[in-house]
Amino acid sequence: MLLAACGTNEAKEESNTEGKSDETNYGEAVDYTITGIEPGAGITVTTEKAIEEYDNLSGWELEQSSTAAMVTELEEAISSESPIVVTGWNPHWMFAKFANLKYLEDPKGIYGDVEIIKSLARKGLKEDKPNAYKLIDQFEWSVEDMEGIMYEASESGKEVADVAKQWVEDNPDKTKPWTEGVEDVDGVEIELVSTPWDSERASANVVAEVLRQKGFHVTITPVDVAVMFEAVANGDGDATLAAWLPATHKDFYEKFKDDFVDLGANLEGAKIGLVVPDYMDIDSIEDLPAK
Ligand code: PBE
Repeated sequence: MLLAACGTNEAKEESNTEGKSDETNYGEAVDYTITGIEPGAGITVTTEKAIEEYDNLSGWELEQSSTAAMVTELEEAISSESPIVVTGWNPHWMFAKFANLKYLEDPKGIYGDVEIIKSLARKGLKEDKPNAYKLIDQFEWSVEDMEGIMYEASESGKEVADVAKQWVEDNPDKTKPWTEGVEDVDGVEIELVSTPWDSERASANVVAEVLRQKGFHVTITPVDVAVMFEAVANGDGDATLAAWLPATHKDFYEKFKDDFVDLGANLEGAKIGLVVPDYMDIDSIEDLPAK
C-alpha cells in the first residue's frame, strides 16, 4: 500500500526484488477467485470466456453462487477495505449504494463496450396477438428509469413488482407512447419469459402492468437465460424483454436467432464487466496478478 502510493512501477519492482513488499498481491488476497453470481447468467458464461482469453487469469476461478451472495461478499469486503473482484453490471443499485466501485478495463473486449437490452418475440405473435406485440415493440425506457425502481426496492425492502406497479402509476407520460395504437382486449393471455434479476423483474413488471391496463392476462416466468431464449424460439413463451446484447447473451442469441423476432432495444447504455472497489490500485483486467 505504501509503495503503491509512490506511484511508479520502478519503485514497485525495486522493492519486490528486495524480498517481500508491503504491497498487497491482489491475486493471493482474493485466492485467485472472482466472486460471481448464478451459473445460469450470461455474465457467468462471459467471465468463463475472459478467464480463458486473458493469460494472466489462467488458473483463476469463478465462484458461482447467487447475486445476493455476491452482494453480501462485496459489502463485507468494502467494510474492511479488503480486495475483491466481482462480476458486476448496470443497471444495478450496487453502484448507487457502494459509491466507490469501478469497472476494470477490458482490453480484449470480452465484455463488450456498451450493452443494450432487447425485446424478442416468438414467431407468429404479431399475427396471433397484434396488440400485445405492438405494445411490447413500442416499450422502451432508460437506465435511470430501471435503476430507480431497483434502488427504491432495495432501499425500502419492497418487492420490485410492487415498486414497478407504482412507477407505472406515477409515469403515465412515459408509458403513453408504448400504448399508442394499441386497442383494449378482453383477457387475452400473454406470457413474458424473463430472468430472475431485479433489472428484469423491473422491466417485466412494468410492461405487465401496462399490458394489464389494456385488458391482457399476463404471466411472468423467470428462468435461466438459456431457457428464456429457448422458450421464445420454440414458442413456449410469447416474448422477453431481457436479452442483453451484443456481448452478455451472445452465445444464446446466435444459437436461436433464426427462430425469434428481434424487436430491437428497449434500453440503451447497460454494461457488464469485472468490478472492484476503487481502493484497489488497478485499472485493467490485465493488472490482476497471474497465479
Ligand atoms: N445480468 C443481469 C444478467 C442479465 C441481467 C447481467 C446479471 C446476465 O445474464 O448476466
